[in-house]
Amino acid sequence: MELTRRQFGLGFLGTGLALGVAACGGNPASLATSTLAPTSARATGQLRKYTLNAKATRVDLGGRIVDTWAFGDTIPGKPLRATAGDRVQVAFSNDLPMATSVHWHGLQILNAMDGVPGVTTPETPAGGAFAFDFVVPNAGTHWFHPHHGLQMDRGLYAPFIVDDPAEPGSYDHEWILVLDDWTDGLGQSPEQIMAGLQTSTGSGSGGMGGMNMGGMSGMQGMDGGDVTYPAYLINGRMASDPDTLAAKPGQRVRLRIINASADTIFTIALDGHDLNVTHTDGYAVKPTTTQVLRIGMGERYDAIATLGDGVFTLAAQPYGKQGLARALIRTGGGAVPKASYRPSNLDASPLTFDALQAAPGTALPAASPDTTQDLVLAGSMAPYTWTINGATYDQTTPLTIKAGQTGRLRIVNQSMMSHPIHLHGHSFQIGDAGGTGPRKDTVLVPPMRGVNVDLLADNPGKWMVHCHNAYHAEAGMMTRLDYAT
Ligand SMILES: [Cu+2]
Repeated sequence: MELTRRQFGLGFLGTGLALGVAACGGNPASLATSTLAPTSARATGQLRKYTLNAKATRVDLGGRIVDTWAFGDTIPGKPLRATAGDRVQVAFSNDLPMATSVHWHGLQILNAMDGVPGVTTPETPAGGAFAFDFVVPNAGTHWFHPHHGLQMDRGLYAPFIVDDPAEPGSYDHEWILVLDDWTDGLGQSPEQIMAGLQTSTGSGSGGMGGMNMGGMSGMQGMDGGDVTYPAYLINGRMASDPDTLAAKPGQRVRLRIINASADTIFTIALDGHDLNVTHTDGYAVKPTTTQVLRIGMGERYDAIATLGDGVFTLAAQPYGKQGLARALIRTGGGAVPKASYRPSNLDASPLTFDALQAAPGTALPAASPDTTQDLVLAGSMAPYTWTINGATYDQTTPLTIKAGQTGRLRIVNQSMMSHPIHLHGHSFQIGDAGGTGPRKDTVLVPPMRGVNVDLLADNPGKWMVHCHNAYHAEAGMMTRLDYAT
């Protein structure tokens, strides 16, 4: 585990070929292109070949050994890596006891490769295989996970990092930090949790790996998710045996933070350090300094920290829940803080997308929207139903757009919980296209608030638009954006 964790955490400088994952060069001139294909189909870089295996395995969370499902034998799975413009072929095999799928979260790839069974890509049956083949047009900190029931609340997640050849990257280390809420093998199974939510009368048990009392009181204005988890993890480790990342005092590190949780928003801070946020969901923002940031499920933030001398806790507090996840950053001597140690900057006012502006050159082309559509978020705990525009997914009327149009989504949250709303295959800009808001693909919409986003319809197909709370999505909080011809 030690070697794996070191490989995982340390120093992916340069092209990412040092990952120990199969990758090989290819001749861009030989890659197929089509004049009808969207931006995402044009390869300008290398061909990279990877293998990926979903399987039942046993992992050590840091003193607690659990049986779970994962990509390979680690959680998170090994990162995949490419450079924007590369063609990526992933030979995927499914050794799980049931069908699954792989969705490439944040990659604006061809619709047929998006990994949503019944909409874009066939599911891969137990024992089956699927050959993914796509071009990655957009750089950034991305990841992948199943789009299949509640499988994401097991260990099936891994980073997908896409480097930007135009970005200098002035930092000494790059560390990927994947946050997760964990129940599999410690508490109830995701399916048991869902069954409990669906049969609840609203009183709730509040037990470990069960209903979250905070979620129940969420009806009165709190906002802590629907599920209580026995453990919270950074890079697959509990706080009692954390991932430890090494550097030298004064070095600059780029943190690539991914929230792979099913039901947990995290507040994250590095003890004694500011975080200089540089990207969200892969898009550059005007660098913005904060003591602490809040990250919803499916969101990604990149931040630079300049390290002091000592041993520092990087803490992730599950929002509205009890518990703590942490990693350690060691640059020198000093005692290791206790697992329960809570950096004081966790209590500072957290940065969210509101505080960010698009970096120069990252705004969408300025345009007034050709179409404006509403996305009304609502739901209830008893019965356990979550809806978009008054309908669960099986009853939904998809949003529509035409290729080339600029579309506006008016997201209105009429519930007392935050919902991370994720759009597949595209980004959007918060506020006006061409304006000052950040580009993102997942936005954490606060309770009883509205957020307008504009998108450019440059990748035809049928695309999921959904809440990235796995239990909300499963309970119906999904719709689609379908291209009309
Ligand atoms: Cu939700």
